[in-house]
Amino acid sequence: MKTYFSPLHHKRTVTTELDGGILVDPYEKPSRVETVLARVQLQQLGPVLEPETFSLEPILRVHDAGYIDFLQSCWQEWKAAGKPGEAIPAIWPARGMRQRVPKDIDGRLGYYCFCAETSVTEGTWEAVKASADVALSARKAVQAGDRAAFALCRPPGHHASSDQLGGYCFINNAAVSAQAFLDDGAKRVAILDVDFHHGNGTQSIFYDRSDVLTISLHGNPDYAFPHFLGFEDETGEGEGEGFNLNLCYDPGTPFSEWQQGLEQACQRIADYQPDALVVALGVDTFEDDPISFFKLTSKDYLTMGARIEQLGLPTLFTMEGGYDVDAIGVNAVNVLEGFEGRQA
Ligand code: SP5
Ligand code: ZN
Repeated sequence: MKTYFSPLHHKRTVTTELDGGILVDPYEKPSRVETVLARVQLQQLGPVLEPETFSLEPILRVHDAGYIDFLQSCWQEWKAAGKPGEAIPAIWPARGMRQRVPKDIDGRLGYYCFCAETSVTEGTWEAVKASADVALSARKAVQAGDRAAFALCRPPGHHASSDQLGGYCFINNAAVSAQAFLDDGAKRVAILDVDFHHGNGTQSIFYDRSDVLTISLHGNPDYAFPHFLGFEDETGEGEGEGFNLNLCYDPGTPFSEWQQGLEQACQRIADYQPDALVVALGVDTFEDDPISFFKLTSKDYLTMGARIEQLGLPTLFTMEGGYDVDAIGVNAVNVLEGFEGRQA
């Protein structure tokens, strides 16, 4: 299968992440996708292609225009205000407060962001836009008839909602791609999110819609980021009732247990009969991931890919999380190789 990749991801050169009360070297670092790219090439998965540059139109189909303006100007506003470091919010429109966009950069940053670990920096927008272009280019290859394509996105996307960044995510690449499938004629699209974390942004974007089925397998939010969404009683609302499925697992969950959730997810997807599938492919479910608590092993990713292939659907994979940089290449590409028939 084709892999789409942009060297512009290097434009996101973030140096701070708020973790444990100090600023640490960010987990979401450039070497992550370089490692995956090297593995794609070593295993000869297929051609590696640069994305085409899309307009903002497909992005604005799922994201708020004020938010996208903000992403483009945030760093300049932050510098113009004389701030010494990277842009990190320190106030949010919390319970009981007004949900309106203030004028000052501190207020705007809090309005358009849901957590404090994801610093905004010079070059972030360029990398974010290139990441969306990677997803849209791979999506287009699938639309044009490729059985599957791999969007090697950085930064990731599944935590980004219509108008909030967070969890290392800015534009929701999976959601933008799903909407693009619909806009190109698909009647129904399924999004299967196998990242360790709940795909809160994706869920929220499609929560009241039945034309996109959203399914996420993830760490129980009682114990795992993003903590305030992703519980199993969230099943959709209005038109979307019954079109969101959350499967939560506790610390220490091995593949044998996680796999039962994958089976349930795949059966739901088969019943839904979508025209295309988007897999939000995070491999932070790995046993040695530094910020997660599942116990998947490298060979389990081959099995995962093989099961996803059995759905028989045109499939777009978008790269999401995975922070054990030494293993992320093998694990992510194992899903793709499993999809292509390599045995576990
Ligand atoms: C795309 C994606 O996987 N985003 C994940 C964002 C999670 N960020 C917050 C994680 C906080 C966990 N802190 C664990 C500290 C371990 N030393
Ligand atoms: Zn994750």
